[in-house]
Amino acid sequence: DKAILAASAKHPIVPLPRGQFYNYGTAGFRMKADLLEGISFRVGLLAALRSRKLNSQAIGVMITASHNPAVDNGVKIVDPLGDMLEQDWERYATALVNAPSDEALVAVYTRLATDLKIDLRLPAKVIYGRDTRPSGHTLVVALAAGLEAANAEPVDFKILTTPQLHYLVRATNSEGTPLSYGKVSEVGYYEKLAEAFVRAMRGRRINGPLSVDCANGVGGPKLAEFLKYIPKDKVNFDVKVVNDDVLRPEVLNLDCGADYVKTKQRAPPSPKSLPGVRCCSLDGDADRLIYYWVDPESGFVMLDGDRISSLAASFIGDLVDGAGLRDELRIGVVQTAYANGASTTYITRHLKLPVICTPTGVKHLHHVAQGFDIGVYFEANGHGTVLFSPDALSAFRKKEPQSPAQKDALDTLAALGDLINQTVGDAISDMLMVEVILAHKNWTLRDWAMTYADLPNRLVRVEVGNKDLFRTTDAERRLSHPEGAQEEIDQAVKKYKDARSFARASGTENACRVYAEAATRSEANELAERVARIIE
Ligand code: NG1
Ligand code: ZN
Repeated sequence: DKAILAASAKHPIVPLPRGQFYNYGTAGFRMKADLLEGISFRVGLLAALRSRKLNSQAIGVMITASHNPAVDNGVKIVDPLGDMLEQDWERYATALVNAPSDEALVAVYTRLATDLKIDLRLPAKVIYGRDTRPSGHTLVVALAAGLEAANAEPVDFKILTTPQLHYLVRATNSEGTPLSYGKVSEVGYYEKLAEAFVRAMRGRRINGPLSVDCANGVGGPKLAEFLKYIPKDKVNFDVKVVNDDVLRPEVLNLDCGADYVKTKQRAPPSPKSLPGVRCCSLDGDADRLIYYWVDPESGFVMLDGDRISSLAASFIGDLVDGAGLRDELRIGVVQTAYANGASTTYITRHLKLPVICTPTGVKHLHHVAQGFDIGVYFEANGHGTVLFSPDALSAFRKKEPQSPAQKDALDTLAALGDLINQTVGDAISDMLMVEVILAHKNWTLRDWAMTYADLPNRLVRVEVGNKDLFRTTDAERRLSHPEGAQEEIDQAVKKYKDARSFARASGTENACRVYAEAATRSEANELAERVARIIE
């Protein structure tokens, strides 16, 4: 195809050293931005194929590198309902992107169309957005060139948070149907969230101001915009937006943001967190959320994804009981091996809810959460959401309340169904959910932190010769290869009380990660170091 051949020549792929390939990983293609132009062009071709394969439904493409440094960027495909690209198609993405020449690219493209029985005459529609990284502009131009070469309709939503793009994909494909997800615009997103927030609050009061660190990313301007939609006379939401400088690209994710807070286990140095003030941090594309405060006595206290998950599961579980729906709706929690063991114990023993462990990466958690009527899933790093099945959503609306308390529970559940982003983890939506729950319970962050005590834990990154030698089973909790390594880890774990440890190859970095938890901080550290020595 001549159009593709000519356009591809203008957006070439950067050849990698022999034997190395670009890979569509957990977060799509993510690397130094200057390697991504050709990749973005080719992702345009793939998104057009995917749209045609799915009866011309809109496909999304998001350009972001989330919590990674400003010089990085990434390209990621979103499926019609706003969830991640179907796993089978990751291979096709990888095949297109690694085609060694323009001619080879056309050959792979044509072969994919034939093999997948795609009618190239059908219309195709692709909607896209990007975060605030300056490199995003070039990548959008390349993406648009790919769409033009593939004769697909492009819809450019300009600068967005990742969850906003997911929202827009689902809204586009459900427009005018009974399952309409909301208006197809950024304003539609704000209106939907603000309306549901006010409805979920219904006069309850928020316990003091909230300082929101936006990682100097796209979340800053978008949160500020959203706040304009909250009627001041209905909800007293006193938000101070900090680290919202998007004009100096180099400060993006620098010493701030959800990833900094979670991995460093401390508050961003700037602006200084005032003792006792409620704080939270978003990441660079506003899909992760971590809460914390600096206690005048005990210092920094963090409430991470596991805490948000157990808070949501506990509150929603109580509402479902209150609404008289416990026998009808199955509630479950989905975690990864990185979830703190204390959270798992709290959810299973205290909340009496089932917990399923999946491999790392939200696509796995999302998929398993869909198996429940109410599926709560969060990674420890603060990325997650709560999914409601169509049965659950209709039960909230249709069940006849037998008492005012039951009506109240049903109304709150229905409001949460609209407030919580159903497509993907969304820091702004999750933050509103947390505020609703704390307001309903009349809890401070300290009350929330008191529900259980985290086990001390340590996460270390270990450089290894070849990370591909490390293969796992049992949702990444055990190593099957290299042979013998797991036995050694088991021996090390046995030496400590309440201990757990595992090692796995990172899906996003060229390294292995070792996680360890134990009864005391020093034991957790010691165990992590022992296991690190086993695998390096
Ligand atoms: P890897 O690099 O595979 O450990 C990291 C995070 C995941 C997930 C992905 C995608 C940890 C331990 N791992 O994966 O939770 O968020 O990045 O962003 O935090
Ligand atoms: Zn992110």
